[in-house]
Amino acid sequence: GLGAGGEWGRAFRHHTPRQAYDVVIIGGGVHGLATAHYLAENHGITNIAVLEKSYIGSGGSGRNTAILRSNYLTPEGVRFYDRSVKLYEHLAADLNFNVMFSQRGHMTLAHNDSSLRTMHWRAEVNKLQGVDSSVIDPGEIKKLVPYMDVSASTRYPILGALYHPPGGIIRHDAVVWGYARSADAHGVHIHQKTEVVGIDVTSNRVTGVRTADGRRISAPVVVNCTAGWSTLISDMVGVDMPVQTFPLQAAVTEPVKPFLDTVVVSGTLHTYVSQTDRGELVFGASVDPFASYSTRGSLDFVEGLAGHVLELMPALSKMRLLRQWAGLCDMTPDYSPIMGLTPVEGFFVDVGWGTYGFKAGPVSGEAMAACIAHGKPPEIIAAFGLDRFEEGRLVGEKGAAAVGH
Ligand code: PYC
Repeated sequence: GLGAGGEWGRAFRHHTPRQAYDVVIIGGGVHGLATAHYLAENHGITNIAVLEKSYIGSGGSGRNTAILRSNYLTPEGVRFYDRSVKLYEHLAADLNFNVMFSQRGHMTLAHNDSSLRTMHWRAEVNKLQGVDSSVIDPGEIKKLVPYMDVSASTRYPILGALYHPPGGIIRHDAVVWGYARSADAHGVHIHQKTEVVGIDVTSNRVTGVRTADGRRISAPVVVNCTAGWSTLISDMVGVDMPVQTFPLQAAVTEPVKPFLDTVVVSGTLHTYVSQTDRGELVFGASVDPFASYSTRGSLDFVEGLAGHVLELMPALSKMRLLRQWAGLCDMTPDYSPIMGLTPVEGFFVDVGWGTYGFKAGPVSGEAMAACIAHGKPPEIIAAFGLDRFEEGRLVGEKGAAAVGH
């Protein structure tokens, strides 16, 4: 907060890296910082380094569209993301930092019979897990979003929607800063501009990491909390990940008066839109159709996006786009994450976050911290282990993960 002289204090301190830590976390996004926070807060483990090759929140945590929800398809997915929404609900108080969570409701449109059937399915699974979701008709959609064209004369008429009142949006940077500030206050060292270039393993046990500036840092526990580079980091210890990396693009308009209270998603039209507290519309789409590490926007994306958004809300035709960007998404075969232990002792993973990682930050941090502290995955992430791919226990979330997969 503001100091006596009106200057802003540092949210976290700079440290010279120690030669040894109890836990080294690779990746200074919401997952890595939340893991550090909960290790300290819930388990009293504070001799931790978070190593970030750029600046904190520079990856997926700063490039997402800040949507929170728990209206998934599988019971495992619904329980997991619901715990995250619950943690987000009191995160501002827990971190003493305003994260601006606005539970304004989340709506996923159905434009054909098969997606309407999936929405009914999701609503029933959600209700059984105690999560508020139901299918609403075009009249109810129009009441919630007056600008939406729910007429029968559109190319893909809207037949109904899955409506999920607890969903909403949050200030994603604030979540990163809040966790960083709290982790720092517990004594965690956050090292920005510190790239890991190697992980040392002796007799199938992790012993430490090497950094691009020539340091060797010893640690019995190393946690891979990266996105985009998750396979490269896991390759350093010889653990293969069934992950392919694709860019996901997003864009934001100039600010206008508030008119859109709900988050709107259309899988058929490959788009989602919400309005921030500043009045900007934030749009996203499905992942680019080819694997790449590019975080630049493309004209093809904005062209497709504009066409699809105008099919939903023709009145937006005069709005101007301000910026566009991309984030990197590590897609797994079943559209669920990979979390927990690996065949290399002391090497833990929290990866494979596809297009849905930001919303899972708090629950992932909480669960990974418990996993590290007790040496075994807690029940809430038991289904997401790497061994599920060998054992054929996939957690198929394709129908609810995001749009257009
Ligand atoms: O999973 O809600 C989601 C989402 C929104 C944008 C990308 N993924």
